[in-house]
Amino acid sequence: MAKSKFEYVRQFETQDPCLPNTWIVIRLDGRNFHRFSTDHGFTKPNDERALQLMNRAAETVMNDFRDIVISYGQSDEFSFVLKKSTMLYSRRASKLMTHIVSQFSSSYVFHWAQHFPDQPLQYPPGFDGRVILYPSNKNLRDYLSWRQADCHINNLYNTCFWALVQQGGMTNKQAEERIRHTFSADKNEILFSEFGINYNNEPEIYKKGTVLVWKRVEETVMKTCRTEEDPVERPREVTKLRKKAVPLHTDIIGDVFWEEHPDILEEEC
Ligand code: DGT
Ligand code: MG
Ligand code: MG
Ligand code: MG
Ligand code: MG
Repeated sequence: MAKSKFEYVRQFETQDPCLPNTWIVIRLDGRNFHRFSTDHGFTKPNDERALQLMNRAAETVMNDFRDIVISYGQSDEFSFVLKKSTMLYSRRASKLMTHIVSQFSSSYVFHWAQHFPDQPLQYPPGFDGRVILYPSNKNLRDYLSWRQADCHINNLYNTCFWALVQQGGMTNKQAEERIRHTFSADKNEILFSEFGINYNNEPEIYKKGTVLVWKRVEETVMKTCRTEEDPVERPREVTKLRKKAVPLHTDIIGDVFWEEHPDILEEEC
């Protein structure tokens, strides 16, 4: 096909391939969710519906992009880890990032009404995205540990803060001053002695966030086929094994999770 005289503008496009043989992490985060959560009546400090919706959108992403080996989410963020050897979109950073973020955003809106049947969506939410490359398994594990530690620190703070406000009758400012200089042990103590809350008994999804991993599950589908006993083609139920993303609310900082899921981290070469 003849090229137009405008064709040269293509040369201005830059290539942005991710370095080979590195873990590709894509993290997205809700845009101005401080306001979005208020406008949509999220319960404080944690809204179960909102977290389940985030997880649902992330499951959709994983089921669409099967080179993702593990995902981790908390609050208004989710991280997706693509396998080191992926050649998806020739490892082009902007392609990978924009596809994952836009698929997540549209899924979040698509599934909204199912999770918030009594709360109409007031305006379209948005998510930012970034790409981070990690060369070693240790770097990747440290990244995921960092996000889960962040979840724990924020959740302990928020649980304590909102107990002081909602049950202790403090203003936001008083509660903030009360816990500003406290350590984790102090916050645990405030929760237990003043409000009878044992932080250890708080739901795991709040304390640990959500890890999505692949699991082989049996799936029953209808298929038109023959069998050995019946040579006539007709619709039949057949079961097959299919990889499905399943949520866990478990520790990923220690070694146990990684020992139980040895296939996530490929052998380093
Ligand atoms: P950004 O990310 O710079 O556009 O700004 P934000 O406002 O999204 O800030 P970020 O991402 O640092 O913090 C997440 C916000 O989302 C934070 O203000 C609390 C809110 N949020 C997330 N999950 C929940 C929830 O389950 N319940 C409530 N009430 N708020 C939540
Ligand atoms: Mg945000
Ligand atoms: Mg922020
Ligand atoms: Mg955030
Ligand atoms: Mg196109």
